[in-house]
Formats: sequence, structure tokens, C-alpha cells
Amino acid sequence: LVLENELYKALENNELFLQYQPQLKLNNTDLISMEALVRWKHPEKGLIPPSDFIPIAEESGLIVPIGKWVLETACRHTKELQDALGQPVRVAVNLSLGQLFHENFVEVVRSILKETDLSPESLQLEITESMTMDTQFLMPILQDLKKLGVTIALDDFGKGYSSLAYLKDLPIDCLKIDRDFVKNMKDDEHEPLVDLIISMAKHLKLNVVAEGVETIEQFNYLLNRECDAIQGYLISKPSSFEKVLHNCKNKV
Ligand code: G
Ligand code: G
Ligand code: MN
Ligand code: NA
Repeated sequence: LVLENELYKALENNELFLQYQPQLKLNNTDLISMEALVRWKHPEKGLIPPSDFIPIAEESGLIVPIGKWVLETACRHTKELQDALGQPVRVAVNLSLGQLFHENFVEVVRSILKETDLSPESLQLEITESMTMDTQFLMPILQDLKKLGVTIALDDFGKGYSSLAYLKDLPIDCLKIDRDFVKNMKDDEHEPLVDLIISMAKHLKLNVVAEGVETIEQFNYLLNRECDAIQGYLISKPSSFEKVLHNCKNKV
């Protein structure tokens, strides 16, 4: 409860901030997409990871204003980055079920896009497999979001919640292979689950992104299997917006 009250104040006191982790296409070194990841700099306790405060935000309902702040900030930053680069960059934002449950979520997204002047194709929303359990509820919301022009990714894919039967009906654009599968890959060994997810994504005409890529062996494995994009410490750890902007400006 203490942390919950502090989290409430954190939003008002600007203690939350975003870091960005790039996603690279395997055949190209340009920054095409990045994932926004929220962090909390607590005045006494220091940096608190999202795995510690997102569950509290979800239980308390604070995820609604926090999630809105994350979306607004990520869209504003991305627009600024695009203007500096003179080319489109996409941002992926993680969602919690509580945000989607909130009645006017689609309107919130619409107004943030308008207010920040970010084109809808530049925003990807990440949902997790566990959220796909309630398809009857999820389906119309995802369809309305798609009508706005944003894309949807299924995050942490393979962790075991989603029914394969739903997968082909959900209006999603991208599968993100959970990093647990990537962790064990070596380029000289067959990794059947990664192969399966990639080929399934291709059959369903979905983009496929591997998360948590840390080694060149993992990179080579994914390159050979034509995974579309990768994300992980091998490319970059999540970093501040200022740093992302600075790196991009140096490349222009
Ligand atoms: O960045 P890190 O590995 O610490 O993130 C841990 C978890 O927190 C990840 O599962 C990520 O999806 C989640 N997370 C990070 N930022 C956000 C956010 O803005 N909203 C939600 N709902 N989850 C987030
Ligand atoms: O669950 P989600 O995919 O949204 O969260 C992404 C999380 O994975 C972030 O918290 C990020 O810090 C973390 N992450 C990103 N790349 C790597 C990596 O290469 N190795 C590990 N161990 N974690 C990573
Ligand atoms: Mn994610
Ligand atoms: Na993930």
C-alpha cells in the first residue's frame, strides 16, 4: 500500500520515464522500430523495475493514467525523432489488460495520435498472450484499434497461454518470440520451437521479431531462418530518449 501511494505521486512528480530499445531488421542496420519501456526513479529507493510496479499499477487501477502517460510520451518522442531523422520510426508500447478494459481506450489512442501528430502506422501496441484468453472481449477492441491504422504485436509469444485456434483470427500483425526460447539457441543446433514459431508466423503472414538476442550465434541462427527483426542486448540495451536522439542525429 505504501508503494501504491508512492506510485500515485510518482506520476505527478515526474518520477516515471521511458527508455527505448531498438528493433533492427536482419537485412538492414537502420533504426526502424523501438520499444518503449517504462521506469520509475524513486526518490529514496532508486530505480524500481516495471516488474515490481506494473503489477501494483494493474491492481490499483493506476495503470490507466500511467499507461496514458506512457502512450503520450512515447508518441511525442517518436514524432520528435522522426522530425530529426527525416524518416519514419515506429514505436512499440506495452499494454496491460486494465487499459483495454477501460471504456474509452480506443478514443484515448485516437486523441493521443492527433495531439502528437504521429501517424498511426508509427505506433505498434503490444499485448501479451495471456490477454488473448478473453477473445470475445478483446476482438472488437483490437478491430477498432486496427481501424485507426495502428499495428498490434503479440508479445512474449510461446509462453503458453494462447490457443493456436485463436491466433489465426486475432487481428494482429506481429509475433514477438519470448526471450526464453532465444536464450537456448546456438547456431549449430536445431531449435525446434523457434523454427516452429517463425514458420507459423510466415504461414499466418505475420511479422516475427525475436527478443532477448544477446549473442552473434543467436543472431546468425535467426538470420538463417529469416526471422524479420531482432531486439536484444546484442544490438542495444534500453536507453534514454536523449541518447537515442543523439545517436540518430549522428547518423544523419
Ligand atoms: O524493461 P524490463 O525488462 O524491465 O520490463 C519488464 C516488463 O515490464 C516487460 O514484461 C515489459 O513488457 C513490462 N513493461 C515495460 N514497460 C511497460 C509499460 O509501459 N506498460 C506495461 N503494461 N508494461 C510494461
Ligand atoms: O516483456 P517485454 O518483451 O515487453 O519486455 C522486454 C524486456 O526485456 C525489457 O525489460 C528489456 O529490458 C528486456 N531485454 C531486452 N533485451 C534483452 C536481452 O537481450 N536480454 C535480456 N535478458 N533481457 C532483455
Ligand atoms: Mn514488450
Ligand atoms: Na516480451
